[in-house]
Amino acid sequence: MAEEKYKIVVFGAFGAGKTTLIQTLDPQAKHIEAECAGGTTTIALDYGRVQIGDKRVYLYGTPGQERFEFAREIIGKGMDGAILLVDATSPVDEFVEHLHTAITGEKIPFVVFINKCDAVGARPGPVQAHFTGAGTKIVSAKDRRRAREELEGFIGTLRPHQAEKKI
Ligand SMILES: Nc1nc2c(ncn2[C@@H]2O[C@H](COP(=O)(O)OP(=O)(O)O)[C@@H](O)[C@H]2O)c(=O)[nH]1
Ligand SMILES: [Mg+2]
Repeated sequence: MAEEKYKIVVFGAFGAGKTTLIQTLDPQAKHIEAECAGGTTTIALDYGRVQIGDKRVYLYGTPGQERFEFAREIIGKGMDGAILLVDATSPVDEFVEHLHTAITGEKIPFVVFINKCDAVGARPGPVQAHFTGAGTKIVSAKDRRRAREELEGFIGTLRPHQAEKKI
């Protein structure tokens, strides 16, 4: 049987735990950073791969800052599913709401991972209540077993990647 491929993009605010999550799921994940605007700001990309049976999952983490809308659009192209990673130690803010609206507009399957649930002061309840209607999963990006379990669950709901036309 041919191997199925999945492109999954992890969205989330700066500090939500995107790099940690992808690194936990794939210890060989790549983290790329580039300085922009004369070193005043940094743009970052995470890339990892996870094998689930005969399913190959490609994980991309996008820059969290508002000003990198274009980067999110490019990285998000052709994704088969999205993970919205939300920090349970701080209230859902306008930026996370903006990401949620943008993902919903793409009409692709997505799941909300409520992160940092291991941390003192984590309050997953209000985040869960905020995202009623979407699937929410309680995770810790530092807990490999839980993170992988939830990723597997999400992948199981998706259709594999369809080859796109070449330019
Ligand atoms: N306690 C706890 N800390 C976390 C978790 N995930 C990320 N962090 C911490 O949160 C900070 C930001 O994480 P990072 O992965 O760099 O966030 P990013 O900006 O979304 O890539 C780091 O200090 C991480 O160690 C988690 O699940 N639990
Ligand atoms: Mg990061």
